[in-house]
Amino acid sequence: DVDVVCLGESMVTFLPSRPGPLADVPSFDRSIGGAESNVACALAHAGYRTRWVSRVGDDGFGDHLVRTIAGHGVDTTAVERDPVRPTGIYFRTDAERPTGHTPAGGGTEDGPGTGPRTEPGTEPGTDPRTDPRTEPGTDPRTEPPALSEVLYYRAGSAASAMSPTNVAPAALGSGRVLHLTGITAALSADCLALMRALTEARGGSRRGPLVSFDVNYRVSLWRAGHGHGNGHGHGHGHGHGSGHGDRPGPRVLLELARHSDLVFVGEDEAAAAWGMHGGPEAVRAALPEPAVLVVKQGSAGATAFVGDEPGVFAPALRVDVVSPVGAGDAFAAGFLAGTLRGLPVRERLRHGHLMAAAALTAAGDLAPPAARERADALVALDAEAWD
Ligand code: KDG
Repeated sequence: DVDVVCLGESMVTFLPSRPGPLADVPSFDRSIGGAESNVACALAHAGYRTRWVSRVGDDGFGDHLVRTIAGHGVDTTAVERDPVRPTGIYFRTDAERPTGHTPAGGGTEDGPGTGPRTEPGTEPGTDPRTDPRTEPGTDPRTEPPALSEVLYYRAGSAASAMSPTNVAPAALGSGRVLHLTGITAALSADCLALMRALTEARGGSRRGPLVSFDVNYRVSLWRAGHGHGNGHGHGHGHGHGSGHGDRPGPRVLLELARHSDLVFVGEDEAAAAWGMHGGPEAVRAALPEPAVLVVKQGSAGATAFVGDEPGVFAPALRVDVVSPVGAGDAFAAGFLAGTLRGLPVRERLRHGHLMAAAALTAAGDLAPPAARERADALVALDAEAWD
């Protein structure tokens, strides 16, 4: 009954009311965040019927999340309220330049609220939530290391208790696409079990929704282990990138990707989480199972592989980046929109880049995308306009 169902945790987000490190910021503005609900909202803005499936606490933050996401036109009727566990929240600062550093593009140190800085286009896959100091998500070719702080308060949250038994299968199975991300797998053993059930159920019959999976490797969540490692062994404690003890590591993201129909992964994420170096072709060679694999290459663009065909590359748009947060979600939404319409793969990529450009040039996670006809006209521009 809907086009796309998105499953995942959303959180109330607190952004500094003025620039500075978390240690010094005295007050915060409330916003919302959540990779999967971002995708649902972007698609709803573009005219698609979407549903967000999740759990929130029986508290004011839960009310705010559900109201705000519903206000974007997303069906929230399947969102459950947990009578005991709270709604997850997090605090973050926007990426700032280390003092004294002059970024490419000539800006000086910028913080949130000081206006856009000009730099080469930023990644569809970039997200400061991956902790840019040490982690994937920042393109070393164009970006000096940005400093962004992220503090999650989501261990034991209502959404971290999602499990194969408390998420209604009817709500999940009724769309043409089920969109998932690797964030959910990091939240708890129950969430990982749910992710496995949803991706593994897909095989065989080919009935049911197309399973879309954005790897969204959040290093700090995997490092913290969150609800993992408290007696729920998953047998993934060995090998590259594995977790500690009986905790699963990002290698499980590869297993989930292998069982999905459409996979989004940053080239940097594939390297950091799975040790896959050597560019999009190397990632495809190591991950041949998904019918469609999209490898995001930062500000350069993205390459999509369909079946056995050679990869199709489409360059990203060069924009003045205000905030990279949410750009990866917008990219996925654009690509999914093109997929729902059966567009050729290059056009799907371009719709992804267009939506990402809208998100990159807005301060929050979400930005209204171009209306469909306008987007189509932009996507139809010749190759030169896109290169
Ligand atoms: O992609 C943007 C999201 O990362 C953000 O809104 C919060 O879902 C989030 C997370 O877990 O980092």
